[in-house]
Amino acid sequence: MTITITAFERSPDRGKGLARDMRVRWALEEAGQPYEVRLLSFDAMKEPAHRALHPFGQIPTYEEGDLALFESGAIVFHIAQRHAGLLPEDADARARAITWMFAALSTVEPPILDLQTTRVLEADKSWYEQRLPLVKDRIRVRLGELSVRLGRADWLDGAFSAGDLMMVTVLLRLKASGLLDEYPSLSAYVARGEARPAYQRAFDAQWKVFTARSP
Ligand code: GTB
Repeated sequence: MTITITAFERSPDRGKGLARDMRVRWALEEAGQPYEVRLLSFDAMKEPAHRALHPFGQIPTYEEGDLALFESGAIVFHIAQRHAGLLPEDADARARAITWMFAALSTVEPPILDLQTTRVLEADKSWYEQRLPLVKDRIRVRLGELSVRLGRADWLDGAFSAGDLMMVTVLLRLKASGLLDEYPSLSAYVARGEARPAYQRAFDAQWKVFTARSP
């Protein structure tokens, strides 16, 4: 059955691979599953046809036969459950890898999103300069804790898993801020993720979309 995902027709990240279709593309590449992409404008995302797939009018979505999913975490989890390569066979190791997926999305990503919201939506506020360092420090707390746990390991819990895929995509959004550079072991961890052939195929695919639509 054909897998179809949705992505931005014109990603605001200008092809940097930071939008959330990237994690789905990467998971599909790791799992060796071909997929098609339906590109959407911001307007099309809010149309009833897309809202039938995604109640919040966002990307990414995932369709396969009668199954339609939204939320990148749920989509990556679904791909990882259905196909080999993203979750360990051993039940306990699998549960730990899934735990890292949740940790990436619900513990590490929120302060990182907060930084982006602060920069994009609050830069004109009188309290912006006071708030910014507080937001950055909350990220540093998580990065410090994560780097302690990672230690000298390549991946968070044994072999590369969907937990690492999710964590790397979350951390990638910090690259431009310079915060990741303060934690060399995490920078190296992210670089290991980016070096994976499946990541590169996924990145190239979304980059092609951006370049095809840029003058
Ligand atoms: N929790 C959902 C998930 O994980 O799937 C969040 C989905 C989401 O936020 N999707 C965004 C979207 O559709 C795209 S990725 N936004 C349009 C809208 O809400 O109207 C968010 C994103 C956008 C831009 C950058 N960037 O430029 O770096 C990075 C991430």
